[in-house]
Amino acid sequence: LHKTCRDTSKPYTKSEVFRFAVPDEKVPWNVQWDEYKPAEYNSDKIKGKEWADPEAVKGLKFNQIDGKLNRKSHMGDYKLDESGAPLNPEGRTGLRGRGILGRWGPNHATDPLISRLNDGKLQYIAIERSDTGQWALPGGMIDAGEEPLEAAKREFTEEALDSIPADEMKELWKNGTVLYKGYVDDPRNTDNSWMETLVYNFHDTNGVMDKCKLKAGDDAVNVQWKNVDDNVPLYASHSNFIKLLAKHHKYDSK
Ligand code: RP5
Ligand code: MG
Ligand code: MG
Repeated sequence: LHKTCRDTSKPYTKSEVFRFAVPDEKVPWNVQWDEYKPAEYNSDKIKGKEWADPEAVKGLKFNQIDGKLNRKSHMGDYKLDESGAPLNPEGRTGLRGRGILGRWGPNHATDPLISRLNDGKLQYIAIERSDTGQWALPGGMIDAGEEPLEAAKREFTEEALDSIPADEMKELWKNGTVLYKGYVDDPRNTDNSWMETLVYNFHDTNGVMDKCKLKAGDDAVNVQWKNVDDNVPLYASHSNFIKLLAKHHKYDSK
């Protein structure tokens, strides 16, 4: 059950709009709930942006590749409501519209998860997000027509290397493993727009990252190696990806 995108303790991201409270049992769309009357919110910040959809859903090809854009979900086919807007595959969020997300339906991101063993401790690289102040994976949106793996390298370079590509990482980039693909319980999700990601693990066994200078850039304000054992609270559902990382490396985290 998604949780982060049902938070009613504070307004929706960069707005003064509050979500309609959705109790756990009312999350699934197939549970009838006539009293459900969430606000509709479409941020002015996305209006007219080239990376954003038009305001109307008419003509958008959902559940398909739409020109250069991937409107398919990792979660399988999603439904549309009476107005033709996509319905969040994880259920109600307490907010209608697109919120601050650019796309109706799935908004595809990618998350590079760089890891290593340091003194027997499993570690990964995290950034601090400027929007929420939370630690997170240095991920970002996949541009229209961009290969997800290329997007993962680009986002890491922008957010954790301040846009200075590291030659040392060339070999590491060749050995990415898909750890997860699917829905992200992101605070920006709405009933009609949501985040999905592809998490790639790049495990550094040769100490190449020792030669790379980490420096926060773009929308990151800090970058650090974190110990899996420290259970650092992470943005959205990123902690789940750390659990998958530990499992993948057969690491017994405390
Ligand atoms: C999360 O938002 C994804 O897992 C990814 O880390 C991030 C992408 O959005 P931006 O960092 O571009 O805001 O849902
Ligand atoms: Mg970014
Ligand atoms: Mg980002």
